[in-house]
Amino acid sequence: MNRRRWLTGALATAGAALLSACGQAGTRLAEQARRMGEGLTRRTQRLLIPRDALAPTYSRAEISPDFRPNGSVDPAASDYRALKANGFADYRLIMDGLVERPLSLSLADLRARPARTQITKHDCVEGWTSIGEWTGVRLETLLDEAGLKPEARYIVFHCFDALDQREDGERYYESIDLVDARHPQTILAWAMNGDVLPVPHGAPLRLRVERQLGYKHAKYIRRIEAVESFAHIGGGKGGYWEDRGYEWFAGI
Ligand SMILES: Nc1nc2c(c(=O)[nH]1)N[C@H]1C(S)=C(S)[C@@H](COP(=O)(O)O)O[C@H]1N2
Ligand SMILES: [Mo]
Repeated sequence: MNRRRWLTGALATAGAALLSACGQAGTRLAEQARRMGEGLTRRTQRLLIPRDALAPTYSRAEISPDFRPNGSVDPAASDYRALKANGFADYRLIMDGLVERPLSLSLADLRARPARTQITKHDCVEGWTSIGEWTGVRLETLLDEAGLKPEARYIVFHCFDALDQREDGERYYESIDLVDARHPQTILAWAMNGDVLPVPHGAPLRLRVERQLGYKHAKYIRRIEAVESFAHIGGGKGGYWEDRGYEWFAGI
């Protein structure tokens, strides 16, 4: 029998058993699976690694000197340009939808909350990766402040940019489930590599959802909405690229 297939099957079986029996052992197994997973397919890794496991982190020395900006790099929408012209002093992040207490937060408000810094590898579906350091507030912190209603199942990110740069163009959006939303490494980043988040990388606020591919990491966030279903938003598939054929679940 093909050795790798045997190993994969054995690991998956052992993993499932350990996970149900003991969370700690499951996490250790996940680390081993990740190391062995180098040559395995993405789909296999998804099966082996628990959803709440941490993404690998890196040292300062490993930060990419030229982290590639991708997709929108300077939104043309007039509301965005007005905010940018004023150094985002008038920016407010809106959090609403299925929450008990809708929020409207300035950048100063966001920076005043407990911050988390992480150095991670960004993985774009187009086949490139870059390592960067991100600082921001955990999404879970804001979800708890706003108080999710029990019906809430997904978190939707509404962005300022339209990829065609038209004023009436379809704006970028994304969505994640509550497992990713509450993951410790899921942050709303306002800084990159120790500096203010640059415009090409999503200023003033962008998502880092480290267990997912690049297109899930919404940049230029203007509004975060808790929903029961995203069927009524955009093309109904949960994201700008999902509406154009990409998979909604882009776990890595
Ligand atoms: N609002 C918005 N978010 C976005 C995009 C975009 O075009 N608009 N592109 C996505 C894609 S495909 C990738 S790979 C990353 C790129 O992030 P970066 O510019 O910091 O490298 O942003 C993602 N988030
Ligand atoms: Mo991407």
